[in-house]
Amino acid sequence: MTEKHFVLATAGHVDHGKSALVKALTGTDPDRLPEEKARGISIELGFAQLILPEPDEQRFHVGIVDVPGHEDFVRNMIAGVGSIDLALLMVAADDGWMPQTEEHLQILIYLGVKRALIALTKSDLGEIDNVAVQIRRQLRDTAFANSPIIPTSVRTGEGIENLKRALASELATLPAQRDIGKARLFVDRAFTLHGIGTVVTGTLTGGRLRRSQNVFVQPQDVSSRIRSIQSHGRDLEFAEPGMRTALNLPDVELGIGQTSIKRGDVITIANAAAAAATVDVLLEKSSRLSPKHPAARPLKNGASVYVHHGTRRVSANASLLEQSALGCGDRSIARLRLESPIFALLGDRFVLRDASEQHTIAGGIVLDPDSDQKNFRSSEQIQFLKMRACAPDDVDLCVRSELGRDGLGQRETLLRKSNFSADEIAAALLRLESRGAIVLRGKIAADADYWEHLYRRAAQMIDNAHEKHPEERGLELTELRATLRQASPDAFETLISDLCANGFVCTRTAIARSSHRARLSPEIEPAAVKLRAVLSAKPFDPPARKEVGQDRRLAQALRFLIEQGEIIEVSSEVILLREAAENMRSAVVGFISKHGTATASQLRQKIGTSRRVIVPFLEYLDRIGVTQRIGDLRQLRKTKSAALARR
Ligand SMILES: Nc1nc2c(ncn2[C@@H]2O[C@H](COP(=O)(O)OP(=O)(O)O)[C@@H](O)[C@H]2O)c(=O)[nH]1
Ligand SMILES: [Mg+2]
Repeated sequence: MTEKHFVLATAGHVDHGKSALVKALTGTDPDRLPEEKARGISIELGFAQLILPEPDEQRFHVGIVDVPGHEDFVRNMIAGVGSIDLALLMVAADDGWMPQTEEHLQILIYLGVKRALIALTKSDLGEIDNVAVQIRRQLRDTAFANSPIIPTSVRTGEGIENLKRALASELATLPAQRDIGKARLFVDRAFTLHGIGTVVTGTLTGGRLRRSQNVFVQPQDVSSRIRSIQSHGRDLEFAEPGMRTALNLPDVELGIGQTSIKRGDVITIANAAAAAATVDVLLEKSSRLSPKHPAARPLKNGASVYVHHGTRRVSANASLLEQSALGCGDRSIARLRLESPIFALLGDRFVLRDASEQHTIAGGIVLDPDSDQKNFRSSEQIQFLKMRACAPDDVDLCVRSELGRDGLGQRETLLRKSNFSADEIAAALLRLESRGAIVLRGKIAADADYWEHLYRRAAQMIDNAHEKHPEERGLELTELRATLRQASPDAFETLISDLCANGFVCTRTAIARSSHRARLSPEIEPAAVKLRAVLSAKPFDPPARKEVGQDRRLAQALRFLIEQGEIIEVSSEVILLREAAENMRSAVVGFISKHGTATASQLRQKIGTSRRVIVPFLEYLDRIGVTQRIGDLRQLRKTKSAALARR
């Protein structure tokens, strides 16, 4: 027996028999509050469970969220339908299509609910056929155009079994909720139980939660740990997407403080990134609104609105990108500046209501869940948003738009705040790479054009350096890094290794074309000639380094000749031509081989140099492992390898 979990929510005008039908289906009265009992209407969300056995070894666990129909409580209704699989829209036979039937339908459409059943309730009271025709007409051109309409009556019992069968066959064709490894529980109730502590409930979407798992309460970013999980009173080890879920979070307090929890918060898994107070979106205003309806008034650029996302309601300011107002049937890219942050993902749906909370005025989809730092009207952001607005559920397009805007990004975290799984994103990256649209190197993913541009720029800089300073080994890496500031350290390293795989070589601190051979430029050549002449006049006793001259060209020439090995830097004071140094070394080795040891003074006389030169020269030989000092004497270093070491 396989078990599948789905969540269904009711929808429809007040008094159309929603709560009564939920009770008839499940035996549970969803109206719990004394005030609900007294007034005879639903105010809060109600919950019940329906288990539907199917002949072919399947069992459906259906969590039912019963929503209030009254216009004063639409905000509670929206909190109930955020993550559902299926809607049960009810229209009473004696009343027909009413204002909240329409408003609820629009909310379901804005939130992207794709499947619904229609219960034509109170069938004992009215003209079923006429109302059915009216319902069909209203649903024309919606996703629910062909949804079954089932007459029901809780008085006569008509249609209740029919409805269960219709539900089961609808659910049998419904895919299980997606597990994208990004579990979110939008909290619709938070309360304390004596001896147990804080409990929150909601409809789980996007992934599983496990007992003992560490989670975060967003947007506060408070960490907590799940002590226990229940679904409809049953203790569970795991909760699956599509389950009504209760979590015991004993270490979080109930309330509205900075570190406490309430309806509207979201429970996320660790590492799920942070909430944001600015999101860029695609807004849409329903073409269903009749022109005379107050909700049909165009949404003006800069308007104050309420954003309903998940179970949260937050006031916000809506800036439209290119329009002064959004009329019925219009769409526009917009930026929502929220009074407090929300934890939204790319592709999330939401609803807008007016500032006085009387009308549902628009809906939308999140295109950029983290817009805080980005300039809404920059050409990069506009292009990015326009690209995404075409198909926000196309993972390839979402990757391309991101890399198109940012140039490059970390493969690991790319589109982390999206409704795509890590596998879907990884597959998109490979697809785009095989098409040549992007390049993947190690941890980096980059837009192909951008990478090419970066590469060319680096190569150009290196070539310029060779041209300007042919005497140098190459371009200092620090200089290259400073110019390519926009590249992250990872990206910079990747770029260097790309260069080195394509005809460049890298030393510890510099990079050059492999074909580059350092040579003196014509301006510096005369300084080198002078240096050679000065040093070779008295090769074993040349003038001190500072007496050779101090100008910039001499210094450049000297550095070049030292790098090339033509001049030996014996000490900061003494420089010798290589040939002179080699001759002196042979003389020292020869003399000591013959006598066993030698003093500096003996060697000075033997070579015909000065004390100023011989002392640092012997220290130099000690340093490179030719000789070894014992008191005032020098002897040859014993180890063969060291003695043989050149320089
Ligand atoms: N005759 C008749 N009355 C019904 C039926 N279903 C509900 N009612 C009545 O309609 C009223 C509103 O029902 P309720 O379930 O609270 O409506 P809700 O506001 O949509 O949840 C109550 O007085 C119910 O007894 C039905 O099938 N037939
Ligand atoms: Mg009700």
